[in-house]
Amino acid sequence: DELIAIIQERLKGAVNPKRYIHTMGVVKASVYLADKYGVNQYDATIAALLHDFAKGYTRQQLMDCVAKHQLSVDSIMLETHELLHGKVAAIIAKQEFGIDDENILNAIENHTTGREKMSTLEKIIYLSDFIEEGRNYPGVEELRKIADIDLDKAVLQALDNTIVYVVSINKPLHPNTLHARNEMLLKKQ
Ligand code: DGI
Ligand code: FE
Ligand code: FE
Ligand code: FE
Repeated sequence: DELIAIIQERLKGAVNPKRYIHTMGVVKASVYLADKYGVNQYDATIAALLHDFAKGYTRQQLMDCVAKHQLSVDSIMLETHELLHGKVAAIIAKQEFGIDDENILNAIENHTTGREKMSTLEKIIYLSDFIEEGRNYPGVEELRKIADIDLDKAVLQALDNTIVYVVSINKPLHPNTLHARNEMLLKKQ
């Protein structure tokens, strides 16, 4: 598809080679999960390709984008610039590539923290970021196995891992991560 080729080409110029390889890993994982869980593979590809488009932006570039597009950001996002690249990538998806599917834009925007009431596509992008073939950390194999069987269970595990990690490095936890976890946990019972 033409749009996919255009985005892929632009992505090469926007991120470093490592991030590009990671992104292609997320595309592969998300297409696989989309097929498994009945989501449009094209939507998964577009969201995956664009999720980290703004990852190489400096804090200043991210803040300029926030100001220019009057994005709503809370104090934790302002303080933790890691939490801004999804929001900015969603704006780029819309403005530069004409993506207007809210589900795709939400998947891009919320890929770092997750949130309550995630769609299946949002869960797939969130999870693919953790389990793509280039990821290598203790527990990743187990998480890949769970992802194959139970999407919600895998997302909950990924949320748990993130919370433990963020607490361990003494950073503020974004409430969306917490709310997503609580919702998944309560639904399970
Ligand atoms: O962009 P990636 O590296 O592929 O992955 P990502 O967008 O999922 O995560 C980027 C970083 O954000 C990762 O090191 C974990 C961190 N993070 C996720 N949730 C929170 C968080 N950091 C803080 N401070 N608070 C959070 O709630
Ligand atoms: Fe990211
Ligand atoms: Fe992630
Ligand atoms: Fe990523």
